[in-house]
Formats: sequence, C-alpha cells, structure tokens
Amino acid sequence: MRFFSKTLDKLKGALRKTAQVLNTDIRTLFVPGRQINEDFLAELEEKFLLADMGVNNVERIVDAIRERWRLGKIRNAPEAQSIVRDELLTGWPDQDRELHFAPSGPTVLLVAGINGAGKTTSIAKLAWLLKNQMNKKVMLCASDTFRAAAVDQLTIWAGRLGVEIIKHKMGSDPAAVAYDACEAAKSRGMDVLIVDTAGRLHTQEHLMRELTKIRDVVAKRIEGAPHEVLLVLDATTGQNAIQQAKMFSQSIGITGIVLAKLDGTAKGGVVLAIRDQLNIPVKFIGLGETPQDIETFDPPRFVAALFGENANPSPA
Ligand SMILES: Nc1nc2c(ncn2[C@@H]2O[C@H](COP(=O)(O)OP(=O)(O)OP(=O)(O)O)[C@@H](O)[C@H]2O)c(=O)[nH]1
Ligand SMILES: [Mg+2]
Repeated sequence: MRFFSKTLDKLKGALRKTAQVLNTDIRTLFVPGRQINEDFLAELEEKFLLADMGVNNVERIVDAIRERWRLGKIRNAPEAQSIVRDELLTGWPDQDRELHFAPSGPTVLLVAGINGAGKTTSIAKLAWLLKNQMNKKVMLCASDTFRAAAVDQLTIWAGRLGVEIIKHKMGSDPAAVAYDACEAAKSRGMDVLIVDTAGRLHTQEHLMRELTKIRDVVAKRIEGAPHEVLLVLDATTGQNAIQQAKMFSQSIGITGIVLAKLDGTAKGGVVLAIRDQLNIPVKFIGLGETPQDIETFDPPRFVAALFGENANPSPA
C-alpha cells in the first residue's frame, strides 16, 4: 500500500494546493522579530481556537509556550512556532491511514455522513483515485434512494469517470440495491465497490437503522465487507463534525474519515480536534469539487500547510 501514497505524492500541484487552500491565518502570527508577550499569547490562542483546533489542544500548546517564555527559554515568535510545530507533529496515534483491501474478491467501501457533507463527491474522488491511480475496476452503488437527484448525481459521476453503477428506482430499498451491487461486483470481477448512502431520512434513528441494514447485507454477501466504513465530514462545520463522528461511530462503526471541503475554510485545525477526541484516522482530505481534488492525509504535510510552507512529501 506504500505505492498508494507515493502515487498520490506525485500528483502534480497537489501539495502546493493544500498549502494554498488552507486558509488558517496562523502563519501571520509568527513574523520574525515579533516578541512573545501576553498579547502575542492571547492572539495565538484566539487564532488557534478560530481554526477549530479544539480547546484542549489550544490550551496545551499555549501553556507550553507560556511556560518556556516565563522561564526565559524562548523570546520571539519563530521560537514559539517551533514549539507549536513539535506539538502538532507529535501525538498522531499510530493508526493505519491507508485503505484496507480485501485479500481477494471485491473490496467494499461503505460511505456515510450527514446530508451535504460531501459523500457523493468524495465517492467520485475515490473512484477516480482507485481507477486511474491504482488501476482498480470500480463499481458504484446508489444506495441513497431517498433524495430525488441522488441517483442521477451518482450516475453522472459514473459516466464521467467511466465506472460501472448499480441503481434502482428512487424510493426503493437501499439495502436491496446494495445486495444487487454485491452480486454484480462479484460476478463482474470488480476490485472495489463503493456504496453511496443517504445523509438524511425521516429521523436520525431511521438513518442509522438503514445504514446498519446496508452494512449487514454487504457483510453477508462479501467476506469481510464492508472493508471500510468511511465517514465524510464537512471541514467547514468545525467542532460540529466531531459530534457527527461520535454519533456515526456509535451506530455503525467508522474505520476512517474523509475530511471534505478543506479548501477555503479557516477551520482546517479541526483535523487536530479529530486527532484528540476521536480514535478514528483521517484517511483522505477533500480540497475541491473535482474528482482530482483528493489527497491522502499526511500529518507532516498538513502541519507544513498550516504554516503556509512549501511542504515536502514525507518519505513513503
Ligand atoms: N469546495 C468543496 N466543495 C465540496 C467538496 N466536497 C463536496 N463539495 C460540494 O459540497 C456539496 C455537497 O456535496 P455532495 O457530494 O453532494 O454531498 P452529499 O453528502 O452526497 O450530500 P447528500 O447526498 O445530499 O447527503 C456539493 O456542492 C459539492 O460540490 C470539497 O472538498 N470542496
Ligand atoms: Mg449524496
């Protein structure tokens, strides 16, 4: 699976893009010559909170800087920056951030998230990545049968990307679509089946029950499935995303997060809040609306991007 990250790192301009789009404003704090004082610490705290890094993270980092400043160990902003960098680079649990594939037969990726989070777009991105960068045979499953345009939207992506799609009529049973998709994926020798799901039903309980039903159906049809349950979170919702992750995690179990809409949000720090509050790896980040706007999540690269630096890909 190392191949996967390497391939991604080669994507032209992708790194530059992360650095450009992470619009956190944090970089403006650490100008050379600026002295550390209470004003600086207050501004640091405010900007980190605005970036949605999470209160605990922010307190820990600001306390660490204040402590060393009081002891006379550091004096200026760039020295504070290196403490921030160390804090941000450590503490990433040794979780597997790569996709898990079935040893044989189709790999099933079940994709969940609240309405509008970016599920269908993220599925298009994953399909692009798997097909074009990893040479996989990809099939999509339109298990969001609730919303009128959902099946159409996925069908359009399948057409553009040149991948297969299994769908039923709007309003039909999402688990039945998943059942058919599993059978089709097996008989047509697919490598990966990606299941799109609804983000909203009549009630939240209803949604969770339905997701559970889809999960159970694929588990019966394909060994080890779903191999990943990916939760798509909208980065612009900041701390709210954490609550969503807890809810989905309790109901259906989540193996990885796709953090969508990181482009143009000042809330990129939410990834740090996810690190501290959830035991779920962020596997991918979404940086735009086209299928190519996806990257694997790499902490050093991300931290460099937060500071607006020209990140070098970490060695694979
Ligand atoms: N800028 C930006 N927009 C995104 C990204 N991902 C998704 N979007 C946009 O967010 C909107 C919602 O995306 P969808 O993929 O339809 O979201 P969904 O979760 O499938 O929504 P429902 O099917 O209604 O539950 C669309 O306008 C997408 O183009 C991203 O990474 N960056
Ligand atoms: Mg959708």
